[in-house]
Amino acid sequence: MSERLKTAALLVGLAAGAGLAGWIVASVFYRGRPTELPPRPDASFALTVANGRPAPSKAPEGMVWIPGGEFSMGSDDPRGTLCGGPDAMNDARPIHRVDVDGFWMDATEVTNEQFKEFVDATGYVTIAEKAPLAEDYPGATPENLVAGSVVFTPTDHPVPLDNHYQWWSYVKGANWRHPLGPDSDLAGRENHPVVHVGYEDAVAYATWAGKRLPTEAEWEFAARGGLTGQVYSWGNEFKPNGQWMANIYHGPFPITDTGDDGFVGVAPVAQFPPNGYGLFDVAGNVWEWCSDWYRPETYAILALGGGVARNPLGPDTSFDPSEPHEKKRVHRGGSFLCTDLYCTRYMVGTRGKGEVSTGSNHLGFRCVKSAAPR
Ligand SMILES: [Ca+2]
Repeated sequence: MSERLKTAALLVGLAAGAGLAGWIVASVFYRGRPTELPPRPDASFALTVANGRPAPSKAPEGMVWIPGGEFSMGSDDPRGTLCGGPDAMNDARPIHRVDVDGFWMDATEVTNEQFKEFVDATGYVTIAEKAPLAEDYPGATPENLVAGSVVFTPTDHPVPLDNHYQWWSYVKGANWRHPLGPDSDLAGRENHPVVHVGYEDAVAYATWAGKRLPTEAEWEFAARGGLTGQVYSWGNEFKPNGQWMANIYHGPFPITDTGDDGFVGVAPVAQFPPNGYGLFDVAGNVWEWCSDWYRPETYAILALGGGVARNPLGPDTSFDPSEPHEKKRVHRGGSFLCTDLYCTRYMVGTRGKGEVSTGSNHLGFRCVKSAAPR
């Protein structure tokens, strides 16, 4: 990052931080009393101004109208806040102003049943169903070049939370038809979100369906549901009126998910209340692919440009300093594995990322469709 960019990012960060100090102190005081979070100051988020334009036509099946408009995108530093978790998540700052056009969005994550329709119609084979090519993995022995995917595997004892390889396993034969490995299948999981899909798999489905993947800005505008700068897609209270609002992880991570919200592991879609635009599960359940390449400084660059970013598409290239040789796209929304002990990315303004060919059993997607011009 250039010195000029560093200075700009620092100034924006300082301005946002000063106004939040009192709220953070109050939030710490309230820790452990999730329904009594104090009102949040609006120091860094300006009002969401949704377009007044009504839906241009009847909604395509399973989709809802997202009016688009201008909003503040990003997240405060969640450390020290209620259920804030351990991470600063600098890649979700500075909060910056964005404007997106209206569009249609799937009300739910794409389900196994929907994905099966696509595969039945096209014969499509996902990345996880194909054996890795020897030329892509020099040095790998033939017995390791076997089709499979990554599956969450609980540990049997507490482990330091600094190495995710402790709870992820490459399982031969795991793919969308066999989400937990070859001994599992889709019986009873028809209405679960499809998982073990790489980026090109998601794009292939979207193209077949006459849709596309959302940009990160579209995704966040939609997930905020018309609200301004709230912590969650439903508001600032984690559990309003005692009600669970998302499928996340409870209990000691990564040993035992106690399923307090009613679900251990992935849940069928639409089991929790929708957000203000009628979208289900934009927090928790499974992560969702967005079309943007991932870079941690994307927001800093947009903020440096000043003004309002119109329909941003993300950077032209990918870069993740923690894995600089991987090509990653943005993930959003968090999953059933998110917990305030480890990952709080079910918070609506936070970001995730993933290597484009890597699926897992907590990663899926939903599609959008541009409004027809009138
Ligand atoms: Ca759960």
